[in-house]
Amino acid sequence: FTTVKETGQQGAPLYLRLKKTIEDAVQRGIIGPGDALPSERDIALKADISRVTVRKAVQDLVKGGVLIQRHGSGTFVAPRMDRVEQSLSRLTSFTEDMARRGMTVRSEWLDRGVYPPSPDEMMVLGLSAKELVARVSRLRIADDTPLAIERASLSTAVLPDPEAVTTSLYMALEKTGNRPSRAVQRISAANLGEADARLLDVPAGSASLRIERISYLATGRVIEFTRSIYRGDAYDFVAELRLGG
Ligand code: 16G
Repeated sequence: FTTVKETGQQGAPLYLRLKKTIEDAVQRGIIGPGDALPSERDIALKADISRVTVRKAVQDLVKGGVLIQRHGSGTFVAPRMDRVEQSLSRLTSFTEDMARRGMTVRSEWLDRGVYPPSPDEMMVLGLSAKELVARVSRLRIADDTPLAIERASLSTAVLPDPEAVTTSLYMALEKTGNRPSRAVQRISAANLGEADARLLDVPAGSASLRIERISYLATGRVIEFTRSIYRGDAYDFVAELRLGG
């Protein structure tokens, strides 16, 4: 911090110079995720600037997600979590999405079997009470980080044997000519309960995105009804919008 005043950004406001110094230290790994930042007072003394200036730089970095503040215990470098940016305009599978990013995908099975359908499943998939539904529920993990819990339901006419899904559901559907070509997706916010939080390896009550996907074949036939829970700290869903009336 002693060099903040001497950095090559002459003319830039002091708080911006301090901000840059801290950002550089994080980027270069001089201070790493979880490390505590010295107190405002210490930084102000070392850098020979006012505490107000230090506070402004720190607040900016907290807003930007570089630092986190825990009441009573201080300021820390935020844990590194590269967020996944997911397009909302393409119908892709989890396996494809992660492979494109060079990430290694793995799933833990939560359920894979054939059941009498629930009222929701009957309505969405157009099943009668006499028919059966195939359920494929997984914890989806990329590069060893659990990202989502996915519970897919399909008619057994489409997926008679859920055990046939070994890695990718969409690949299994593609083999039988049933890969969906269109989907409607609904996203809503929810806080995680104990059990789901444990699976996703985050504290109970953390933010999550609940996603419901109903996908269709080109013929209009419903193929998939999937309810997923995505970690709120890991995903950005991005859509391109065009001027419309
Ligand atoms: C995506 C879909 C999910 C689909 C899965 C297939 C969302 C919210 N969900 O994760 O509905 O079942 O991909 O992935 O995008 P897979 O082919 O890798 O099993």
